[in-house]
Amino acid sequence: MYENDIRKEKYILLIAYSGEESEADASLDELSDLLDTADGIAVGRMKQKMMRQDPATYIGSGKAMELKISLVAKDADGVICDDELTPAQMRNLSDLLDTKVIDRTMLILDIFAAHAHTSEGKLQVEMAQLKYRSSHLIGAGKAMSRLGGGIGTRGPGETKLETDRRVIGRRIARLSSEIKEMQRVRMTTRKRRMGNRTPVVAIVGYTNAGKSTLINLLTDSSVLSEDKLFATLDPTTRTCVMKGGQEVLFTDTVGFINKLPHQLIDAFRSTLEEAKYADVILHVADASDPELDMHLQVVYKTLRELDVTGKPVITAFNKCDLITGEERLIDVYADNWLRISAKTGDNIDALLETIEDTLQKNRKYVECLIPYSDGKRLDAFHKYGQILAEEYLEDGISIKAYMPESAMP
Ligand SMILES: Nc1nc2c(ncn2[C@@H]2O[C@H](COP(=O)(O)OP(=O)(O)OP(=O)(O)O)[C@@H](O)[C@H]2O)c(=O)[nH]1
Ligand SMILES: [Mg+2]
Repeated sequence: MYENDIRKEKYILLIAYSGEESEADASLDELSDLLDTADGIAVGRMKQKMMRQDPATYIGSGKAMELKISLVAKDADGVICDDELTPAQMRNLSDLLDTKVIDRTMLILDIFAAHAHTSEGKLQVEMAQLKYRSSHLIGAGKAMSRLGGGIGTRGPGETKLETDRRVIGRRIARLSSEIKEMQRVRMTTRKRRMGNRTPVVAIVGYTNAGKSTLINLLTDSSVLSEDKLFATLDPTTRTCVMKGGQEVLFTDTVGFINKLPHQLIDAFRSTLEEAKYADVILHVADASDPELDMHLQVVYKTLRELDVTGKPVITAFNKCDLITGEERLIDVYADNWLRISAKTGDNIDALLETIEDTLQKNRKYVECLIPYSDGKRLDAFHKYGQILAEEYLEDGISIKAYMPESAMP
């Protein structure tokens, strides 16, 4: 992804935590994966247990001095903190250590910038990055200039992010009007699709759970799937014909992550609206991940933040080829759940049946008499419904059918 960088940047990972040490370790493991995705390397870790983060230096000044020695010993380029820092924490820590200080938000934004491919995705990410920058330039300006180049400073298409506050302000204004226009166009496409009334299943889940692998399997397509975090940023929609002959649209969406920067939630709120308008939410979870429970919590929390509520949810516990089969896999928030493997195809038929059943449940049984003059209404039944009986009588056509509620003529 970053072919121009010959030498990988080296970082020490840092966390101030108050809960269990194992949770802190898991969070650092994830931070290390994020860094790997951004093409950097973790050369060390430092954990500090404290009731609350130090408002001045995040980990406390004593620990920071210890860290300074480590930085030299490991020949590191900087540190990455597991939480989003305040401008003051960023400035103080960077002054104390005299090095580049990055936080989790900047790292995630950097990855998003490298992975955004569509023009809207690129604009959204640049906007999120600039908003973060402008909120940190006052108070942490010197720390921001110490960043130099590389991780934390790369915008979409490897452009270097702007550092001048006034220029940033103007650019944000331009980006918002461009984004608004794109959203208007997308709204029209969605309306057309909704008018079309093909049921939509939105695939959501934690990053790297296997969402893209699953959509590829179900719809015989080739969405990029990689053992990297945030391989998918831009939503992709593909058609799948179900056993009963019904066409269903599947949409692959951006993955969620713990401590997802709020700037990104805002940025992707509109892209994730695909989920908001879906008929069914297909939640893919990596059943082999030791942090499965945390991932489930994060997914539901994020869905709530995105106002995706009140939809039927099916949870697919994926990667079952990697587990023994004796685990208790339950998702109390879902209407249905089952084990699958998107890699081996295990239980995929059962998953499709569950999806069909769930869509079916959202249908209504209708009996009616349509006058011969109302050809439009009859067409709607043929197009969207499942006709059980159709009888041509003297004063019209008698129909018995299942119809999706949204398509009721
Ligand atoms: N063993 C195993 N690996 C799987 C399975 N499903 C997906 N994977 C692997 O998991 C990794 C992530 O898969 P993706 O489909 O890219 O995951 P994603 O949820 O789309 O991830 P992002 O787009 O990055 O959020 C890839 O290396 C896949 O090959 C599975 O059922 N079993
Ligand atoms: Mg993906």
